Order: sequence, then C-alpha cells, then structure tokens
Amino acid sequence: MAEKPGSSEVTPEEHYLRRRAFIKNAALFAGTALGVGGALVALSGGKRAEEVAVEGAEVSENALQHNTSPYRVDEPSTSYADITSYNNFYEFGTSKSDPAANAHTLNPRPWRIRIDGEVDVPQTVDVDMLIDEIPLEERIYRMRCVEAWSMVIPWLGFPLHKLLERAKPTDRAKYVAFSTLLDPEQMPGQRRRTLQWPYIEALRLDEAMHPLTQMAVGLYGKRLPNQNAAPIRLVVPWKYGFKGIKYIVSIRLTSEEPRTSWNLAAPGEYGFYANVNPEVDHPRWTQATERRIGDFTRRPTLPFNGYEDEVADLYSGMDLRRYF
Ligand SMILES: Nc1nc2c(c(=O)[nH]1)N[C@H]1C(S)=C(S)[C@@H](COP(=O)(O)O)O[C@H]1N2
Ligand SMILES: [Mo]
Repeated sequence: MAEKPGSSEVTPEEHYLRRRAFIKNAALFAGTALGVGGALVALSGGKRAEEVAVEGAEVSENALQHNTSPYRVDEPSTSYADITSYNNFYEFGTSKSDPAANAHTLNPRPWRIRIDGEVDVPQTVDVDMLIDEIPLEERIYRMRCVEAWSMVIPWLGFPLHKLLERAKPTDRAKYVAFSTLLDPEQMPGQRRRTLQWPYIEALRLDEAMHPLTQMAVGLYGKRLPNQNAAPIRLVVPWKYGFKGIKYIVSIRLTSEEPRTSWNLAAPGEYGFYANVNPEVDHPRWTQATERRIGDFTRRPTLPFNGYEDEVADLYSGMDLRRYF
C-alpha cells in the first residue's frame, strides 16, 4: 500500500478495489483530527485530485479516485472554466452559456440506468454502484463539435463495454440506443420544439464495444458538473460531439438501426455515423478546420479526430461520404 503519488502504472484490480475501500472509510473521517490527509495523498495513486492532495484539507465529496490511462492526447487540456461554461445541452436552451446558467435544476443523485432490449440480462444499475465497482480511469480525449469548435478534455470514466458485458447482448443485438431523461420540470428546454425529446443517440454494437468508447462520470478528477451532464454521459472521441449524449436513463440494444435526434431533425446535415471527417463538409460550413477553444487561429481537423489508427478498421469497405 506504500505507493507513491504520481506512480501511473496500472494497478492490479484487486489491489485497486481494496485501496478504494480504504479511501472510502478514510474519507468518512476526513475533517476530523485523525490526520488522514497525508495517508490519502500516499494512497491516491495515479493523478491526485487537488482536494485529496492538500494535507489536512477536507476531502471534497466531488473528488473521484481513479487511475490514469494510456489514452491521453499529447496536447494541453482546455481549462476547467472553458469546459464547464461553453456547452451544448439543448434541454436548457441553444446558447453556449445556457447550460452553466440553468442546469442547477438537474437532480443527478440517486441515478439509475435501465439496460434492456436484445440482452440476456436486462437490468437497472445505480450509477454510484458502478462508480464503486468499476475502476475509473482518466482519459484525455479531443472533443470535436460538428459546429467546428473543439476542446481537449480530461474525462473520468470507464469503457462502455464493461457495462454492456454485464447485460450480455444477444446474437441479435446490432445497435445500442441511448436516451436522455424526459422531464421538462428539470429541463425547461424540453418544452420547446428545438428537437424531438427525449434526446436519443445510438451506436453500432461494435462501435459501442470499442475500447475508446467511454461512459464519463467525471472531469478534471471530480464528478461531472450538471452542465457537462452529471451524473453520466457518453464520450465517443472519434465522432462529432452530438453523439456524446448526456443525462442518460436508458440503454437499449436493438437489431435495427435506431432513429437518432439530430438525424431526425436534419438528415442531410447530421448522419447516423457522424465520424469526424475533414473531407465531408457540413452543408453550411467546412469541416476541414476547427477552432480549438482558447486558441486564436484555426487548425486542421484530423480524420476520425486523430483516432484513425484505432478505429478506421470499423469502417473498412464503407463509403464514408454516403455513411457520414
Ligand atoms: N442530452 C443532450 N446531450 C447532448 C447535447 C444535448 O443538447 N442534449 N449536445 C451534444 C453536443 S452537440 C455536444 S458538442 C456535446 C457537448 O458536451 P459538453 O457541453 O459537455 O462539452 O454534448 C452532446 N450531448
Ligand atoms: Mo456539438
């Protein structure tokens, strides 16, 4: 248990789980005179959340223990302030500042997700239970919005396949559809007809099972703030940001390709696949370049958002202009 902070080796799962259990107990006593702050520093491993690293400080209930992962782009991360104030979450309005201003009405805990459809073990899972049971990893991914702006975001989460494997997809399962909660009380934008509510997104099963596809529960070492979709959202780094559905309550496996919100709203503009592709322009703007939030000049957009080596095989033989 005497690991030094900053050691980023992958921790064997059993050791990791025991360590998490210890930290949980220790956290119960944080703020008392027991002086566990120092012990937490030594035990936190991987990247230390700032809240945990300060000797004697209170352990923020928002801090999440996690490992680092090899998936980290070699570019500076966008600031926490930008990631949490420049958002798309149409359930709160269409302006970038609406979610940060209004998403305090969300009620992300407790939170359950229903997994059903073409699975042998349909189930309802509690997000806090998942956070306890599945080791979290930090992954620093590029995120490219279809509107041609981008960020680099240090997400905390776990690969989606770990969740899907629990439900045991049947042989007929070919797609995975995700749904956001429908509740205009919490999300007043759902009273307006900007999209057909609830927001629905979907992936092919092989895309959903790909190791890069992540369920995110945190950001910069802490639980997701409401505007970034507390308590849980999807992150598919080689696709346009709209595939990364927020505030998920349902995951359904299907044999037919599901209809998705943006594709229903404007099929000529937003395809089912939505792979980042600098060669296929949006009908109203170029996708060849993008504006990284915080930068002054535009930069070229990379095929599959820079994840071509990992994912191009998923689409071999497909005409990516037709299946955009
Ligand atoms: N439910 C829901 N999910 C959503 C959206 C939305 O409006 N509603 N916007 C999408 C779009 S277009 C983008 S770019 C990302 C933005 O995520 P962020 O605000 O956390 O950066 O969320 C995606 N997920
Ligand atoms: Mo987006």
